[in-house]
Amino acid sequence: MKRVFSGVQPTGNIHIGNYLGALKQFVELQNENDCLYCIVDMHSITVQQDPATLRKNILDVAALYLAVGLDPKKSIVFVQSDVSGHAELSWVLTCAAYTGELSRMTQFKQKSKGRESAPAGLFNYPVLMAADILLYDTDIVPVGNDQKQHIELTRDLAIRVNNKYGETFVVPDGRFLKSGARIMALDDPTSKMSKSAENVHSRISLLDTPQKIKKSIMKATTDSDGVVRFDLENKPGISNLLNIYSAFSGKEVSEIEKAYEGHGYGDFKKDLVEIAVGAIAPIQERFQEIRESQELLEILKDGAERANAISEATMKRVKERFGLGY
Ligand code: ATP
Ligand code: LTN
Repeated sequence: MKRVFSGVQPTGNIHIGNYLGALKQFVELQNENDCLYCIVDMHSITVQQDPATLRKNILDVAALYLAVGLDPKKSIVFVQSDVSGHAELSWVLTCAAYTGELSRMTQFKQKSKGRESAPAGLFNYPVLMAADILLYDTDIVPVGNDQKQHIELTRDLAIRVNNKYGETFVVPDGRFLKSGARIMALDDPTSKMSKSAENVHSRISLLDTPQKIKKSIMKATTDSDGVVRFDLENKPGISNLLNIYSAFSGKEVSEIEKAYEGHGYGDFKKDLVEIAVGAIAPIQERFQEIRESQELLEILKDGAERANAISEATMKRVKERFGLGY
């Protein structure tokens, strides 16, 4: 059994890109691995959050994790700030990291662009992420391609500490998503669907109403040629919708193209609305049930206890290696 760890920020609006690109894989991995799935609330405060909204989002994401099929009997589902080891190990790793390598992180460069001074939390974001992963002797980290550089840094830090202080950490591998799993924004198929984009019609969130889903799909950017055909370069809008159609229906793209020969985008979009709404409805039903239940809090408490037990063993080892305490 391999140890798997991944995290999602509780910044709201979990969308079908997150679902098809990440959560669905999390569910598949839990059958053959020993998985931990974390709601990384401490990462989300690298950008200022409204406290009440953050609290709500943490429980929303936790309930969505369970609604899409994460099983607390198979996986440990927990909230990062419930386990103090993340912050502790993050400090130790901060002392092993160099400012040079952290300033080369593209996510930091993007998020701090144009500012004279950026929050130090944004700078240290990848170190906290390395701590999340190394704390649990993780073998595999399923994430999007955008996280590749952070995984490389995590590996570098693990190897550096192991060389300087003796075998301390397992060196993890990233499991990167296939490019087909990249869902693009509905209003601009050249940029990825994102939680933080201003236009709500750029994404389909898992908690959207059927009316909202319909509106977003019907408004989605296409082209003027009117043929339902996959061509990423010349027809990125329709290609993105074909990917979404295929992911939700389980049909091959070529099969879908054939079915819409001679039909316009209107028919295709109408059917896609039905398929997307149909796929999301059962998730929403389970979400409502779980979100309002006492059980959700119990699952998170139990997850935190199990995560803490692993974390404490790692921190004991780390403190010994570094000579911390007495
Ligand atoms: P933000 O807009 O705040 O950057 P995000 O939508 O990119 O957020 P994250 O919380 O950074 O979401 O990502 C959670 C997981 O979902 C990651 O593994 C990420 O790679 C994956 N993911 C995010 N957006 C997409 C997308 N459009 N298509 C496929 N996978 C995605
Ligand atoms: N940075 C990641 C979220 C994240 C994560 C992690 C993913 C924080 N800690 C540990 C995997 C493992 C993101 O933005 N997708």
